Amino acid sequence: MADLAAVKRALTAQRIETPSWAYGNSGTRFKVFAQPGVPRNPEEKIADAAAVHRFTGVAPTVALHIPWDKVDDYAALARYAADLGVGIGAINTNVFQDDDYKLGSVTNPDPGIRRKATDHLLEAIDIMDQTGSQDLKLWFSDGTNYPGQDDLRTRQDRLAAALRETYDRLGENQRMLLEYKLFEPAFYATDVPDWGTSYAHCIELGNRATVCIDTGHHAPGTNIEFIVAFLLRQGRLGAFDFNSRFYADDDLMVGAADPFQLFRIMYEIVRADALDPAYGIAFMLDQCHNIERKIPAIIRSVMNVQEATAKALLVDRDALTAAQNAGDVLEANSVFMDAYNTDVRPLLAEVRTDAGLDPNPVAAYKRSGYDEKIIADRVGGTQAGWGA
Ligand code: LRH
Ligand code: MN
Ligand code: MN
Repeated sequence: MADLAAVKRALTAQRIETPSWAYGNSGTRFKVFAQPGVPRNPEEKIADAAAVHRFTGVAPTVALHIPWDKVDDYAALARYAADLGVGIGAINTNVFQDDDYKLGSVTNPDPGIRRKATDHLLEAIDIMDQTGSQDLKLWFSDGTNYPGQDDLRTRQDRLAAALRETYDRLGENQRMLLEYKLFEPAFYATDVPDWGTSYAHCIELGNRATVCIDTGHHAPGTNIEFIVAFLLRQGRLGAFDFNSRFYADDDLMVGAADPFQLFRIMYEIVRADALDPAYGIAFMLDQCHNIERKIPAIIRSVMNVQEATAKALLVDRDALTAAQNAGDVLEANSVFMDAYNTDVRPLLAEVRTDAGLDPNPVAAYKRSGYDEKIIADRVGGTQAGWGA
């Protein structure tokens, strides 16, 4: 039996980071459905993140995306966040939304464009110095659409050179998170398409380079928990971008499409004792809420991660190990499924009540009047950057 007091302690200590861009308008390539009350600037995105933290108690940091969250004074922005009870988390770079990057950013055949892209990565570290952020998150849209379009291997050399320069600029307490993505916007070959490519570059760079797993960035049917287990064993799992998908990079609420997969991922985290924030994994959301109200959707997403985590913590590890070692396939699977099939909502309600929170964060948010207030106060909200 899992120790219930220890399970509750682990759930209380859990931390989930929300993304600034999830609070802004977003859409698909076909249409952005603007919502009333969305933030007009980075400060208002941070205010919404602070609201999510007030109701959940486990989301005390917000990731920024530059230049979507460009401000003149980042130290002041960090102070503003602290006054609202949250901190600035990972700094995400953007080398994918400029005409110059049509043929790639750091892997572009043009050295001038490579310079411009690398300078943006370095500038992001300057911002981290001002906000106190520890994580530099890199995702490259770089790739090619046609066989022969560019030399696959030379592009790896260019990527390695830019990563090296960036890594060497990191401070002692700063890390690099290198995210991979199977395809899109490049359709023939992506320069960082999978965890193996990301991992190999991280190994080349040094200990403070780690892999970021975006759960929506794999081929259908990929066993993501295997990747989690492997990278944890190697000490190279730095972060998650959580979301869920049915087909591609859908960016839907984590745990919505496949809560069982999220449970399997969180079990590997628990299995490696890697849940505690001190271990250093950044559990971030990377989502867009195109048709639903954003703040309650983000609260719901945080709760989905908590539910998967609670179930993972409830796995009877002794019974599981015994069944595994005995080669008892059915018993091992049933121990695992027993935990997954447990209704953990009462347990999480208790954890929240113990922490002085409302046991039902979505209902508490709806009652709070925050939604009505932002709709009245904010006119002409901005878009996150997607689906423009
Ligand atoms: C790319 C991605 C990456 C970006 C974010 C907005 O698909 O997952 O993390 O920075 O979306
Ligand atoms: Mn992502
Ligand atoms: Mn993505």
